[in-house]
Amino acid sequence: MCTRNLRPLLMLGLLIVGCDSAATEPMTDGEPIGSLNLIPMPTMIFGDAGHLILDADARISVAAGLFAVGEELAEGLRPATGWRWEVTSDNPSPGDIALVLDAARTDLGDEGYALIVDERRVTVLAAAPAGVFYGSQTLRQLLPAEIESSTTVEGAVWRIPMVTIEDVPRFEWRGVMLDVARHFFDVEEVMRVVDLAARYKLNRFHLHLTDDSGWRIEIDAWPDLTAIGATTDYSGGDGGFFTKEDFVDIVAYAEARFVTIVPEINMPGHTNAALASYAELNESGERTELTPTVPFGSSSLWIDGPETARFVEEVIEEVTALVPGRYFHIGGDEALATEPDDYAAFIAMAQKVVESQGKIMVGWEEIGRADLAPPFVAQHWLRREDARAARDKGARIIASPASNAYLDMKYDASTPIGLVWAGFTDVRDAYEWDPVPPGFIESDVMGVEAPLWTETIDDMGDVELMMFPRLLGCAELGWSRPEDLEWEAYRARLAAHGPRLAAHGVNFYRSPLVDWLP
Ligand code: TNX
Repeated sequence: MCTRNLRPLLMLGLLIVGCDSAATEPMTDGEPIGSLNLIPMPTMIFGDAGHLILDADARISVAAGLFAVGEELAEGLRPATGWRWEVTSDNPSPGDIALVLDAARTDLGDEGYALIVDERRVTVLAAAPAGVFYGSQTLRQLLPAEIESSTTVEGAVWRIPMVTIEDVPRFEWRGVMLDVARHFFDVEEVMRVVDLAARYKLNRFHLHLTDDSGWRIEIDAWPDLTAIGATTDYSGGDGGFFTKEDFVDIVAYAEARFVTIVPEINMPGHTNAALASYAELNESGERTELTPTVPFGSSSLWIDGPETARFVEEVIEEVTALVPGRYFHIGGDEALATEPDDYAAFIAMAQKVVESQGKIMVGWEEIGRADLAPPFVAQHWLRREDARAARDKGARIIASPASNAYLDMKYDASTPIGLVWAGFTDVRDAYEWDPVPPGFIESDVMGVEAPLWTETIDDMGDVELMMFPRLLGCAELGWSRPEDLEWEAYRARLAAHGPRLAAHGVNFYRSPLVDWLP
């Protein structure tokens, strides 16, 4: 049972909601509140009995600056309820949902919120719009699972338990990565992943845009990167790429869900698609052959080549110009064909370019071998020594340990796709790990991220099978307090998300470790 007795928390927020226009009273019931089954688990929940029952007149009353958040919530509630869900700047009437900003609630930070459901109304209150958005996601999970249906559910009772929740995330970086280089996924597919991730309060979407098998983002100054480098994929398919307009659409869609797009251009290794596109990037002076795969670790930009620095600058300038977020990912992993000194010099040069564009460089943990000064961010995936070296140079760490966080590992021997080099990763392994690795302290860690590499993944059915439900575990690790991370309790909550994911049409893996609700 996840309710706690936290009566004293009630709520300045209610005072500023404004007076009710005298309308009919909302309906309530006095039934005991069962387990709320929220993922991620909120910081504090207080509630005892009774539900507020919504009706077809319910509106979403929004404070200034919250219209878009209100409309997003309304769009999520309209299909299943079949109701109008007017978004209004009027004061809330009984039975409405009120979205409220209170800048004085600095205790909630930029992303925290309070959610109060009483016999009058639902109130979501935060200091900033992101918090209201996260409170709205919690609210969706408090409604019956059928709320996720894309068609009207006849005869449903849309009731919400009368609870008070206060909730603040543990980490600022709660990410998911999709490798669109090995297999390309189009704008709509990427948006679906963003949407699903945002429901679980993830706030970073890392796009692995380039690798040996393909270059997936248009660069005006170097058009052959896509004219040539985007024309195949890891399976020898046709490939594909995002135009700049596509990318801007993705960024806008993500921003509306408080998700920051983190673009990765992987250098100096994992670059065969670029080396096949431009002769001058190769030490040999000749283009390589564009092939679906190359031998592991075999590609490297020509570090001292006369055009290489210009290439790096122009690519980083064009890509960073597409993202409002503060981060640019340089890759930097497995550069086995690059001399160690060249590697270190290259990454240090890249950091200067990234900084000249006003961004902070992120890289896989190997960048800890270069001579870098903060601010920079190292993504830990395999070798703690590299991540520690980065930390010792002032990096903050994103935890993506392959044996727990990699969504491309098979769940078990029966998983039809996926890799096994980091071991099987069942739903429990994907949940039961410490975001603060041995030798690190909490403040070293910026957050967590679950990467989906796509060597064995080629359509959205595969993506969803590997992401869900494991991504929910990572989402909880990124958000919830360490003392609330407990497998048996999580397993029970996760069981209730099966019907939600199913109603939303997600092809999730029905792990035998979970007693899925029908
Ligand atoms: C390692 S993780 C890689 C990727 C592969 C992945 C497959 C990392 C930084 N590099 O290039 O796709 O393993 O699991």
